[in-house]
Amino acid sequence: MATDPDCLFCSIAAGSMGVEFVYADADVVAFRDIAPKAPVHLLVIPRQHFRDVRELAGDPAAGAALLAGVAAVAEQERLPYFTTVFNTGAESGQSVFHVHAHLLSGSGQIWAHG
Ligand code: DGP
Repeated sequence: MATDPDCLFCSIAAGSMGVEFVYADADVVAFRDIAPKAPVHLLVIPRQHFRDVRELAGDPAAGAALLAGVAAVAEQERLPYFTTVFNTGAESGQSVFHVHAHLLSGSGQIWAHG
């Protein structure tokens, strides 16, 4: 499994940062965002290092595992609804270059288009 010794989220996934996991399985871990933007704001990340969703798309099994992890976290936390965000690229606001799903809930509709 590819990991990056210089990546913060690889270190978190490895358990070496002391961050409490809300959820963990063989492929993903989930933990609370340090700067929550909603009453529930979790980050779901693969244990393996992928820079962003573009890179993750090159490994469909890993992509499916990450989405399954999002669903598993939502079920475990009994979230009746949630919004999932993947910032991709610094201009979008991505600040950690290890792909992560923001899982937000608890304050109604968070994003709408149109
Ligand atoms: P993004 O901007 O999409 O790359 O989101 C990165 C998120 O990661 C941001 O909302 C803050 C969070 N974050 C950064 N460093 C840490 C950390 O050390 N611990 C935790 N729990 N969250 C972090």
